[in-house]
Amino acid sequence: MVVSKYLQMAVDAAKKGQATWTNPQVGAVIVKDQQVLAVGYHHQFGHRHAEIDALAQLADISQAKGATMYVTLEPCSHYGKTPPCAKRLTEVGITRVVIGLLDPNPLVSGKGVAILKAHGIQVEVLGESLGLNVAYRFFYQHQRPLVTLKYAMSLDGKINSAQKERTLLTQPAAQQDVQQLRHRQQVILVGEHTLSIDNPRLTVRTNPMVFPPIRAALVWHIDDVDRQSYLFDQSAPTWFFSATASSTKLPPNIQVFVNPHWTPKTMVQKLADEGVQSLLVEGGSHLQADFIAAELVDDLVIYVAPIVLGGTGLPAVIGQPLTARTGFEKPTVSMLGSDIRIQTRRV
Ligand code: AOF
Ligand code: ZN
Repeated sequence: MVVSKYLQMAVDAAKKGQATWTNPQVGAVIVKDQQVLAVGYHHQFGHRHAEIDALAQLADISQAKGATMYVTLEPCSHYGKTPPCAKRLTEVGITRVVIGLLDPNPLVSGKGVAILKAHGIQVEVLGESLGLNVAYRFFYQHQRPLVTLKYAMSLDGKINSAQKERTLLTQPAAQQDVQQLRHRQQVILVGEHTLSIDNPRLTVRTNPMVFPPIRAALVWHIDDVDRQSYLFDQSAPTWFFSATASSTKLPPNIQVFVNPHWTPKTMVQKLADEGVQSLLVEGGSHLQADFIAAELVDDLVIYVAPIVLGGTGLPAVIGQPLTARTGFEKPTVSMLGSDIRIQTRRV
């Protein structure tokens, strides 16, 4: 599809938005007489919307009269953290709005366009996501977070050289890629074994984030988790899925969700209730298998290190036989230094 150069500018601007979740990345460009008057975007969760940011870049608000706005997502119609953008566009005299995609958020969907049209504004909707807001769109389509499963393994499919032993398999380029992957996630989940054996930090260390991903762990009893684990430091919000409640008061960055029988399905439902749009499941092998068996893995990201471990280490995704074979399609394969990266989506 050929996207107008102005909408493409809006897309490029939208991508500058960091930590917008759970709100979308949105960009807006104001054009009059084929001249770009302003470019705006949604900078960060809770900040002003892209349309208002673009209007704020105008030398004078009267310039908006008779102008066209190119915006990647339908202007909003509701009073949320900010007043409705659609209404503002009508007030400042914008006469035409070109929209990439209708907002999948039911709070807005179609209502923004209706406001614009009711005020005689000419509206064009392309129906194109423009590659933006993958998890945001998935969340509103499926009412649950997009789940990505990630693991690193050897050429013989193992995730460690011996059970109960942390094994570093990949090289720095792949480790860097994992940081990028984490950067895009709202929640990162591990199981109890991984927590006790690897003591992972589950943080994004490449660049500081205003809203770092929430770290999460599935444990039996929160009281049995070693308080010296990195997950008990204060570096990010941390959620535990535990069968029992904590008997002691925990720091404010830690929340415990209690259910005697957590399953992938109930955990994902709980995350959906909390408004979580993306989940990265990291390990270990049993947790991976449980998510695959529950057919709750949408994307797989696998790093293959060019070594054969042999021995008695665990293979990736070990557990009960699957009742239905879960297929993945259209894998993309790339090299990261000497490691292989495979990404594939559930059929
Ligand atoms: C944004 N940025 O540029 C646009 C959004 O809670 P609020 O008031 O910030 O509203 C969030 C909703 O507004 C969001 O889910 C989406 O439906 C709509 N549009 N949101 O954060 C923007 N245009
Ligand atoms: Zn808005």
